[in-house]
Amino acid sequence: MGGRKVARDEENAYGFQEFRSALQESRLRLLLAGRSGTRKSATGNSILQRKHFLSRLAATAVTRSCATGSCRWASWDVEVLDTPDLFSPEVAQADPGFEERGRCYLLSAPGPHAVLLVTQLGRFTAQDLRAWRGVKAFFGAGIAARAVVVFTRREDLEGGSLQQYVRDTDNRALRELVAECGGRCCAFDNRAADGEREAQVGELMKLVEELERDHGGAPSTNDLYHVAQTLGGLSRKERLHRVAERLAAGRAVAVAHGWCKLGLAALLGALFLLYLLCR
Ligand SMILES: Nc1nc2c(ncn2[C@@H]2O[C@H](COP(=O)(O)OP(=O)(O)OP(=O)(O)O)[C@@H](O)[C@H]2O)c(=O)[nH]1
Ligand SMILES: [Mg+2]
Repeated sequence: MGGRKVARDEENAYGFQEFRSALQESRLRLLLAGRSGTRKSATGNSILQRKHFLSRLAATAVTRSCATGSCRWASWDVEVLDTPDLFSPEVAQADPGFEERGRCYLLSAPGPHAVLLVTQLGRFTAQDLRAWRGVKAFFGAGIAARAVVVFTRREDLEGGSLQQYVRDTDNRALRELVAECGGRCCAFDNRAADGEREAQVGELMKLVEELERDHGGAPSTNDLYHVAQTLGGLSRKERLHRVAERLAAGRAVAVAHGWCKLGLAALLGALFLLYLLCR
């Protein structure tokens, strides 16, 4: 009994409790995002260093639902969340009840430490850009401060420098994206030999560790993540229902806001026309 008390006092005096909670926080949540077919799942498998997510060449989307996998990297517990193309505007039709996007929230709560925006080298298209805008609409514009642009098909660089590729590309939208993400980018050849792939994961993890340090270890969170955290006592189904409901309500407000802006613009236009006619 006495021994146990001394041990507890020691714990407090030396801050062991804080140390323990810091250890509990040695977790990094990485969320893979991007349009369909950019090789998100293969990139997730490279990070996990095993074939965990279904990844194959297909004319239609392969990943249909969010899924997580975990591994150790240095002293970190790394959690990877693979997603279907959840963020493009077209998704609204495929996920009308917001269930899949709700699952994404619940699986990444209390928020990701980094969002990996996956795009194929040499193929940054309008669709990639729409997916990126969707990510910002979903998590908030501040997510750019947590984003890393991950290029797949690194082998197409043929040994050249990624930084130089980004600097020299005539794709202005891509240059702007990388700049918006603080210049954080790296490249993966998911078909490379084990050692080479590990080195690529190392490059990514260095960027993620820097992000984690820059944000004092805190994940990127928002109001909905806070709500998700208060639902701990509910069943999984009920939690999903509540989060999906919130997402739907947020969307309705955004649509109403859009219509208001459109209505105001039309009214101003009509008034201006009237002014011109009456002059
Ligand atoms: N050459 C090459 N092929 C790759 C690379 N990464 C993945 N692939 C191949 O690309 C194909 C599609 O990869 P996925 O990981 O399923 O792509 P995804 O983005 O998850 O696709 P969806 O789930 O449909 O959105 C697979 O056949 C992979 O083997 C890479 O770096 N280089
Ligand atoms: Mg996939």
